[in-house]
Order: sequence, then C-alpha cells, then structure tokens
Amino acid sequence: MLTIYSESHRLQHGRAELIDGTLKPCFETPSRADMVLAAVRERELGDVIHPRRHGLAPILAVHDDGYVRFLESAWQRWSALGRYHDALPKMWQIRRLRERVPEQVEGQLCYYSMDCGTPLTAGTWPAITAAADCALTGVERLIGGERAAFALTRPPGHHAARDYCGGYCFFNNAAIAAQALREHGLRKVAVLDVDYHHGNGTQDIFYARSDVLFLSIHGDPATEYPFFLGFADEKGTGEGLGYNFNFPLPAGACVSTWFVALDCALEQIARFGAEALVVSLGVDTYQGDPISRFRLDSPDFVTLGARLAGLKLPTLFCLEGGYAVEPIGTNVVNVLAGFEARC
Ligand code: SP5
Ligand code: ZN
Repeated sequence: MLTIYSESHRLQHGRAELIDGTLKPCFETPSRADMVLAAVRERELGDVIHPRRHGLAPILAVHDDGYVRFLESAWQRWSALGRYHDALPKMWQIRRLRERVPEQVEGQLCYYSMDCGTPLTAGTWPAITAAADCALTGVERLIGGERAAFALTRPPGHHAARDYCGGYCFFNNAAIAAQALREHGLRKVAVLDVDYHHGNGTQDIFYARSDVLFLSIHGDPATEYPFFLGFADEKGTGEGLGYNFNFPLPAGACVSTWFVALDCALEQIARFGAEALVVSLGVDTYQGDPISRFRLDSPDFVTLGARLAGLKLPTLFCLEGGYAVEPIGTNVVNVLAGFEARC
C-alpha cells in the first residue's frame, strides 16, 4: 500500500497541554509520525511519496472561509502582540454569550476553538496544509485506480468541524478527502471513524447530507472527550437524516464488544452502497494508550484491517489519534497489513 507523507508535520510541535491543572508536554507529538513512518519502512508496506499541493479550494469546500483565514493569519497576528509561546484560548463562546466573531486574534482564538488542548504554533499553518495535501494526494491515487492508500496525516483532523479546531485537530483531513472524492464524481462516500474519540468534526461537516455516510465507534461521550457530541441518538438532520451512525461504548469495553460495533458499522456501509471508504484511523483504542480506555491489543488491529478489506471498496486511511508512541507504528501498520492480506 502506498503511503503519502510530508516532513512538514514536524512544524506542528505544541509545547504544552493543560492536564490536571498543570502544563504538561503535548500527547500529540512529531515522534508519533516518526514511529509510524519507521514501521511503514521496516515492514515494507510499499512506496512512500510526497504529497502534491492542492491549494485552499478543497479545504474551503468543507471549512468556513473566516475560520480558514483565521488559521492562516493567526500566528503572525499573535506574535505581533509580542507573544511567542503556543497560542491557546482562555474562554469560549458558551451559552447565552453573543455569537459574534471578535475583531482581534485573541478573541478569535477563543471563538474558533473547542478546547484549550490544541496549541496553535508558528508552524501550524504549513503543517496542516501539508496534512490536507497528503489526504488529497491519496484521493487522486484512488481515483487513478489504486485500491487503497495511507495518508500519514499529522496533526490529526477528525475533531475539526466546519468552523472550529480542537482535540489536536485544525483541518479535517478525512472530511476534505471525502468531499474531494465526491467532487471527482463518486456519488456515495462513507467515512468510518475508529479513533477512541468521537469524530465530532466530521459529523458536523456531513450531518445534513445524504451523500456522505458518517459512522463512529468511540468511548461514550457521557464520560469521555469530546463530551458534547457522539451519542447514539444523533442520526443526521434534514436530507442527512439516517446517514449518521454513532456507536458509543463504555470506557473499558472489551475487544469483542468493539468488534460487534464494527460489524454493525460495516453492515451499514454495505447497505448504503458506498463507492469509496475513508477511514479515520486512530489507534488510541489500544489497551496501552495513555489517554483512552479501550482494550484492543496489537493483533486486534490486523483483524480490523482484514474486516475493512471485506467491504471491497477503494479505501483511504487517514491517521488520527494514538498516543502510546512506542507501539503506534506497529498498531497502524497492523491495520494496513491486515487490509492488504485480504485485498
Ligand atoms: C485526535 C485525538 O485523538 N484527539 C484527542 C483529544 C483528546 N484531548 C483530551 C485529552 C484529555 C487527556 N486526559 C488525560 C488523562 C491522563 N491520565
Ligand atoms: Zn482520539
């Protein structure tokens, strides 16, 4: 399987994340991608290519114009205020506050953020545009007839909605890819999110649409991040009613429960008649993940890959979470190798 990778991911390197009242090193680090790339090479998954640049049009097809312009200019405007550490929001436009875009960068950072765990840095913009280009280059390869491709996207994307960042995500790489597949003429695209956390951003982007089916298997938001979306009764709206499926599972759920949910999701994808599949591939479902509470072990990821291959669809994998850094490469490549074994 082809891997699409850019060194520019390294430019996103947040210094700190607020944990337990103190600033701790970010869980989402460049070493994650290094470990995945090393495993891709070591296990000879296939060629590794650079992304081609696609510009802003495919990004603006799923993200709000004001949000994109904010991300493009934020660091320059932040540092012009004499601030050189990570840009993090300190408040939110919560219930009964005015939904109004502030004029200056500090207020805009609050307006366009979901949490304070997503540091915007000097290198965020080049890193996130390169990640989107990795996903879009993968789409081109699928359109060119490739059965599957792996976009080694970092930072991840699935928490990023039409007009906000959060959960280490800025541009929703998987959503950008799904939309690009639609624009290349595929009529029905499914996005399956297997990250431990609900893909709130992807759900947000496609919630009113029937041409992109969204399904997510994740820790129950009653107790798990992102807390405010990802419940089983969120089924889509308007035209999109019946095209959104959430499978929240209790924290600590056993592996067999997780695979039962996967089977339900795969059945829906087949029923929908998807012409292509985008997988939001987070491996923070691993039993050793430091911020998550599912129990998949490394061999379970091979099984996951094989089940996905059973759909017999052109498939693009986009990397999402996974914070047990040492085994992340093994776990990700296990999925991809399991998929290839069943191709
Ligand atoms: C892409 C992705 O997986 N984003 C996840 C964002 C989760 N952010 C919340 C982190 C909460 C960390 N809790 C620390 C518990 C340490 N024992
Ligand atoms: Zn996650």
